[in-house]
Amino acid sequence: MNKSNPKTSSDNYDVVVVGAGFSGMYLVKKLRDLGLNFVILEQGGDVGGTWYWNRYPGARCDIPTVEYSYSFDKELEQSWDWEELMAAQPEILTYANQVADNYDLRDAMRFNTRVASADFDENENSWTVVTDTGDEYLARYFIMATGCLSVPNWPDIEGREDYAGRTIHTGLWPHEKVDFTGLRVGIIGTGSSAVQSIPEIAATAKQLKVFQRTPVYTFPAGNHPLDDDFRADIKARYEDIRETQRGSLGGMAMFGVMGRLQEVGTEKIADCSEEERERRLVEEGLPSLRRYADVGLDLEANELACDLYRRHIADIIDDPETAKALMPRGYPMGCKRQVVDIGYYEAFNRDNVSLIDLREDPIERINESGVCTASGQHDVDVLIYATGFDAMTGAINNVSITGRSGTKLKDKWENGPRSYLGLQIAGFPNLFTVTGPGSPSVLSNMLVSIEQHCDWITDCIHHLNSNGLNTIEAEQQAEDQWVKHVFEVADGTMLTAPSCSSWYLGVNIPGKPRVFMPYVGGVGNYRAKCSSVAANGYEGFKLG
Ligand code: FAD
Ligand code: N01
Repeated sequence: MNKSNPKTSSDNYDVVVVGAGFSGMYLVKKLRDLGLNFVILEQGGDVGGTWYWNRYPGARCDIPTVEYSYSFDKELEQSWDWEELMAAQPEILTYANQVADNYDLRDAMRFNTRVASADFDENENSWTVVTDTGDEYLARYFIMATGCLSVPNWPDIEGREDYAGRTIHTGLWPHEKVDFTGLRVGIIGTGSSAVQSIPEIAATAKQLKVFQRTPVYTFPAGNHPLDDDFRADIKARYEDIRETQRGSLGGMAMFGVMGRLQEVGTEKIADCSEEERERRLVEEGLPSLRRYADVGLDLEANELACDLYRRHIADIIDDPETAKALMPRGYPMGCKRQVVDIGYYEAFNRDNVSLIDLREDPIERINESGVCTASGQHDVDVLIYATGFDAMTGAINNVSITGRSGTKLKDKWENGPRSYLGLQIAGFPNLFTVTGPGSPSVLSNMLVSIEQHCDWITDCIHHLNSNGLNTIEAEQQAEDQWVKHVFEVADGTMLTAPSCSSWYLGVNIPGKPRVFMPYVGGVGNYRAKCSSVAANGYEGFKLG
């Protein structure tokens, strides 16, 4: 195997990559196969990215992990036995470590190294990448594999710094086990991270106070341990499963294991009688609401489903006031990233769990002993921020990136991210983004999208090297057309409904422009577009 050894600072590389999550890890394999000289810079202490940072109790995959795994390693596909349908974080991190060990990936990586800036030199056609300790890395190509959900969002709540107890963000969870036994715990937020961690924390904490601003639509995960027969069946069909993923809408083969949760049928909720809707809800539970063809497309149909959803909550929550506070209203089901849970609502029936509805009782400030809301003081020993991420653009904008003519990427993206195919940005030659805004990324099984981007980028670099070329840059017109297309496809879906406030739209971060960032046109269509662009001599790119 042709290994690349990271050299000392100021060395010249063919490629500098930022990030050692699943994207950066796969890039090591691909760049090595091309025999290139490269280095991966990672601010964390090891591989795994998302799964290295998000160690909160209950953290797990929300899709079948047999599908959320690399397809490039056929041996590992056959030898790895996933324990559960939706593996928990420790198992996914173990998997990442196994891949890193198998391929000696760490040889190419520098950990505890945060990239602060990157400047394109138009004379040399190269990038100078500088870390926060001032080390410089020069490279022809610069790849941001920095993740879509890697910059934790700390809300700007008055007095946050005054709190004297233990503060933890779900996206920066400590490596050692946090024992909540006998403690009073507060958690701010009710998105995916909170929904996963609340039942687990509630099981051991003396008291858990949930500070909720927006109630969530969440569906039973349907997780279960896997048996040998299931695994054998998947292993026998892996080739087909991967092929189906690549041509699908969301990068999932949807081979029935999550059946009712995943599949959208042909029947419309608007055409069903009230009795029929109720009967299905009783028989099939909440997932029945997602199966109607019109719920994702029509706001009135969506509201019918939301209404049934709320009635279902009233049935499972013992305390009517808590049930009312947990009922989502005012925004459509499906406008945010789908949340799945294991015993979320049931946790609110425990005596040690209480809900603070911030719409009725807003946070006034955080102080030394806890959270002060309009109705009074909530003293806690640990305060958890499950407040999400500066998604999709956060990690890219955190690096001061300067392209042609001194243009700062942050300035170019002032009104929202613009890129061609989510892969390249006009004015920033030889810079690639893995799962960048404008690509399916967070709307897909991300391992499928990660592999597709890493394959495309490394094929592109190989093409340039083989043809004596040393620059590639998105054309402005191609970028403009792609951005327009990204908006057009999302328009009219629940994802961009005026009442929707999601991190897909950037609105969870104060001051961030409301712009829909991922590409909703489907993994299969998107892959076909990228492949045809490459096959047509990198249509829409200037090669030099
Ligand atoms: P990341 O894993 O985010 O890795 C990026 C790395 O870049 C990080 O380690 C970060 O430290 C590093 N980095 C960033 N900026 C810098 C810098 N300036 N200098 C140095 N290093 C830097 N997706 C799914 O498809 N299915 C799921 O079930 C799923 N579950 C998820 C659960 C959680 C809790 C979260 C947060 C995300 C989940 N995702 C899921 C999305 C997940 O982020 C992707 O699936 C995938 O792991 C992303 O891999 P990545 O390598 O592209 O990015
Ligand atoms: O973050 P979120 P997350 N005061 O942004 C609240 C992936 N993921 O970490 O909605 C009070 O969804 C905020 O309230 P509101 C997945 O893609 C996957 O949970 O803005 N509350 C919201 O309730 C997911 O979508 C899994 O009103 C404040 C919460 O914090 C993405 O990561 C698991 C607040 C943030 O929810 C992000 O999920 C975990 C404030 N000032 C994550 N600021 C899987 O299951 C924010 N909030 C695979």
